[in-house]
Amino acid sequence: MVMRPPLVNVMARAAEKAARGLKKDFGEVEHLQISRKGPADFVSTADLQAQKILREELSKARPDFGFLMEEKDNAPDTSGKGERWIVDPLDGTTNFLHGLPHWAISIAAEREGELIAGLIYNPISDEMFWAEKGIGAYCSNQRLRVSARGDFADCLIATGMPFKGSSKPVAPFIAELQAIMPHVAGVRRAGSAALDLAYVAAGRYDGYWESGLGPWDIAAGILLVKEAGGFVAPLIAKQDPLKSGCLIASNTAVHDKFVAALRGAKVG
Ligand code: 2AM
Ligand code: CA
Repeated sequence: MVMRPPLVNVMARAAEKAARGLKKDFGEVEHLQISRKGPADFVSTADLQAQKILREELSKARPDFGFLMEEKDNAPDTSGKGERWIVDPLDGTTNFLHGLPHWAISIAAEREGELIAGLIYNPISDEMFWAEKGIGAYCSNQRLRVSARGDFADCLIATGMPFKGSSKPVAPFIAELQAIMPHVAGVRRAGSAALDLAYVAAGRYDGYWESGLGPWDIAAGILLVKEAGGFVAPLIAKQDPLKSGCLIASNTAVHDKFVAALRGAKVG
């Protein structure tokens, strides 16, 4: 049985504590107070309460770490610290607010610009995906490996499509979809970038691409995919996927073909 490393234990305990409140709120979702961050970008009291718990628990365990968090709160900005947590307290908010049990807490640890640990926890399925640099990726105690499918025609590919008010333009996404959809077994849009990446690491999806994401959506997932033996590339060559928020993740077997198809997609 694998021993969870200390940093992962810190993330797991914080996530489990935050999850208790989220699960309760999910059971009473119709009573939640919801406000809009943008035209279709919702934030609820559930997100904010979960973020508060995560900040408290993670700071208790590692007082020197800074924070880069999805939701704006009143805490001082510590996002420039060399060691920091990158946190999405609730990835898949739209699913959550519609009673769909597909959402997760995502926490990554970064040291001097390098991702060193990541954890994605779906409290409803009770699946805890985690990875530490050099140690591998796991779901609970089970080692994760990306899939071995090498034939594009057999591949199940995940993506995130634009929504009302989102920063991603529609036309390039349609061009990308046209470049992929006719050649693969299926394309899925499940609504949580963190879980999409965790599922690539677990070999459930063979690949995933999306644009316009924040670092909190993808930091933990990027490490999971890499530690599960997969590849992560920027949608536009030479960019940093974490900083640009536009990425392609997949198993090794279809990676080159997948990247070439997406980068070659032309609008019009
Ligand atoms: P969020 O739930 O933390 O906001 C999927 O495309 C990604 O986009 C998700 O990780 C989700 O993160 C974000 N997103 C924000 N608003 C969305 C919306 N209205 N529909 C789908 N995804 C949304
Ligand atoms: Ca998110």
